Amino acid sequence: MTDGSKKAQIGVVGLAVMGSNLARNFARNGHTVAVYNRSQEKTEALISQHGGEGDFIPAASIEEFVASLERPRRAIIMVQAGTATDAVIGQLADAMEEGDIIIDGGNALFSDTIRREAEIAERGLNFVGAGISGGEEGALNGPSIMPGGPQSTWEALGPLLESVAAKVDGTPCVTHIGPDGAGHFVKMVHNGIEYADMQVIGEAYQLLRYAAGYSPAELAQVFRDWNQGDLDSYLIEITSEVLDQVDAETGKPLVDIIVDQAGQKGTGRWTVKAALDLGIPVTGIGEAVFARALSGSAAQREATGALPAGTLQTLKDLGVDREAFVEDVRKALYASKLIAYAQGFDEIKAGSEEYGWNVDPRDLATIWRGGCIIRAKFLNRIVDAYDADPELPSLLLDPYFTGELEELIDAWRRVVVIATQVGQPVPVFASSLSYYDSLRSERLPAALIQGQRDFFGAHTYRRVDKPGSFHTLWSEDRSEVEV
Ligand code: NBP
Repeated sequence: MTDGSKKAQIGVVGLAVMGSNLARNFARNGHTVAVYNRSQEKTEALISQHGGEGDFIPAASIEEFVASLERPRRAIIMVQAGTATDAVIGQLADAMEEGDIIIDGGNALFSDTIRREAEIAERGLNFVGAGISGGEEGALNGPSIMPGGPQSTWEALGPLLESVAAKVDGTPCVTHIGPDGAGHFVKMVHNGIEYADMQVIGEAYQLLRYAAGYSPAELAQVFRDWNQGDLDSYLIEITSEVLDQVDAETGKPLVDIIVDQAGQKGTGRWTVKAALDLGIPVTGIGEAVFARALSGSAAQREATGALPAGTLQTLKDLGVDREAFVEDVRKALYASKLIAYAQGFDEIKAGSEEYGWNVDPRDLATIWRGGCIIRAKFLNRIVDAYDADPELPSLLLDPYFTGELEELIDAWRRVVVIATQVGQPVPVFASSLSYYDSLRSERLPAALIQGQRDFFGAHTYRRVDKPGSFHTLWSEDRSEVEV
């Protein structure tokens, strides 16, 4: 607490779990933090429980909050995304003065951020849409932060954000991503990659549990072993923790007690929608979003559970060694994860080109190494890949990753084949392999599709042997005309 004359370097509006933890993080790092929440109980709770952790200036109104900030004022909004964010932006903008900075740290849709920045800029204020990853633990102890907005705001914000961000090898997990919606766009794709990453872990679990017959406790150890190698990551680490957990009430593995319907808040869906608009296949992320949707279709699953399975095999029928299968599944997971990241970076590149953001993919790999949910050793390899070739057309073409794919591909194919033979769903493993084979194919059935399009809609086609557009007179003598 302060004596009233002191001004705050930063302010946080919205003191639910994310906002209060972020405010504490700033305070613990030596900054004076102004705090305000619509309902005052949250402000009071923060001060009574954590006021001793640093200098806080609690405010009872937006006006009081704004008045307590040093200039240029910097206020981070951590309220529910959508209309709540618009309401708070409006209140702040009314109370602020030229040159002040409003930062939206919530999970806003990037197109909303583009709109808000334009509106706020008209009022002489700065608006920064900043993606913040790492959940409540990250907000408190060091998140990965992805700020967009005008480059000029980085000077006023950079040191503050660097002080609270996660650090990897001394490098803070924050950098200016690009103008207007760039920060929220990359945070959105980060979340999409997170969906795919979680789903491929889920598919590995499904196969090893229900086809290979390992128990959750045994699988906790398998994932712990995997966490020592290429797959070393936060998500693999917490998977072991979840699989080890025993339900106190029933004595059964907790994973067997949890209802198998995955929730979603929308950022995965946004990633896929944006990718569709940009024309970028993000099949891994898409299948992961659909898999969550399917899991939640309880009534349909109830009705379809008895659909014919055909002749199912067991690993024993197939002569598959269980231990060898574990290693094959690890490789299928790794390969599918690689595809999901490659696709996510493709989407970021396309978004950056479409909106003129000039996002550096190397920066992203760097700041995702710590603090965020997809943090993984693997991201160091992505940094190296973009270091070696900043214009890399696909991550898969980096010599290290191409070499890895060569090591993984046979096992990946075996796993997809076995999964279909034993009747276990592996939507991301399988679709990622098809995507990969599509990239490799010399000829795709798109030629036939062009023929069909020309047949029913005179949409024309191009020929492999000469330039121009052509149409076959399908309903006449089937001769070809150049159009
Ligand atoms: P919530 O998303 O649950 O939002 C609750 C906060 O919004 C409260 O402070 C509430 O004030 C405030 N609020 C609402 Br609701 N409507 C308001 C309005 N019209 N005017 C002013 N304040 C209003 O909080 P959260 O889970 O801490 O998340 C904050 C942001 O961070 C969200 O955008 C979220 O998407 C994002 N995020 C969350 C996570 C996570 O792990 N939870 C991770 C990354 C990003 P009240 O107390 O008066 O109701």
